[in-house]
Amino acid sequence: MNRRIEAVREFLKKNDLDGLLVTKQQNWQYLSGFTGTNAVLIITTDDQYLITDFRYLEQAAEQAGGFHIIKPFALVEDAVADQVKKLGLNRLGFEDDHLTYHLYSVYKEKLPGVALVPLHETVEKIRWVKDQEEIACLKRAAGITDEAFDNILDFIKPGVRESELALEIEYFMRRKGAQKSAFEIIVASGPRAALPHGVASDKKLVPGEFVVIDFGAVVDGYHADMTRTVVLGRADEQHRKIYDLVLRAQEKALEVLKPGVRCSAVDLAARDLISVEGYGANFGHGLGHSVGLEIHEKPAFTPKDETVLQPGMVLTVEPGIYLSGWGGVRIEDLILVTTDGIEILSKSPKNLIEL
Ligand SMILES: [Mn+2]
Repeated sequence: MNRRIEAVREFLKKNDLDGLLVTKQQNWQYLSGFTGTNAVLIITTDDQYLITDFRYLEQAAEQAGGFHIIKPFALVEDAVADQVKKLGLNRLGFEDDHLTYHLYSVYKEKLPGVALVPLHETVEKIRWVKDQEEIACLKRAAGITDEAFDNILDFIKPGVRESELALEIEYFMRRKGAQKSAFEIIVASGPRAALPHGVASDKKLVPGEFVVIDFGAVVDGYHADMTRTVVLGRADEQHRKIYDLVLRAQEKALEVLKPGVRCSAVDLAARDLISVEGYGANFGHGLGHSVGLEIHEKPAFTPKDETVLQPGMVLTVEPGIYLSGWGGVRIEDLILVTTDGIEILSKSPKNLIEL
């Protein structure tokens, strides 16, 4: 049986549970391979079931090898409850931040005598360390993202709207085989570059401005995430000063980053450097986050995350400095923690590009 489901079973045994009800989309995709929009998994200590609706029966049978596919007579929740009864499960874990209160109440009523045990981020934690198959998807996503950056440089010209650049990036990535854009593309120029999440607007580019571009491709459900900041026209002294500081902070974090190190220590490495130069207050977000089937996963590079890094984790490293009214710089790479260090999955150049 597959390693991912084995990890769930180990958890069930350790916690004296008879089964796990999986209702979060990324988690059921991770465990079963099923990519439809409606499913519930029941993972027991020795078998696994996928309940979906009529629309997806054929797809589920194709994608979810090793699962019994259960066709509901009417409602999915009725079929789930029937199956739980049939299997005689007494202690059933559920995903406490994904099962709605309504559905919880429905199950509570339909399954008298069954202990419904709230579990927090159980499958998510198994997903922290990516396997080879996942890493291959992430590398393909990062590769398309790099190609899209190289392509967009020719389009960055005075008078072009941020939204046009975002559209070209998305069109290019999808032509190259991306399923979709990982999130609403950020193209933030001039004073808008001071907005850490300035999604592309109809603002036109003006010479002498920074342009922050933050985007990523999705391949087989896996997200890439990269940011580059370029200057339209000639960089002045202030542009260079801020850009160099952000780049040095990013490089500092990459130096520190390896298995066995705490997430907070990586954040601190970059944050200290920026603070010493007097811009600590202008770097108001975490240094990075894990990425996978979701764009923002845990663990994360924040001052408070004490998670110890392990080989197979994939995270972003993205320091930024934002000066209200003037602009900002962020430089972000996607990295893989390896057995002895890191592999940087983003390959786009990081020198200050003037266009
Ligand atoms: Mn990011």
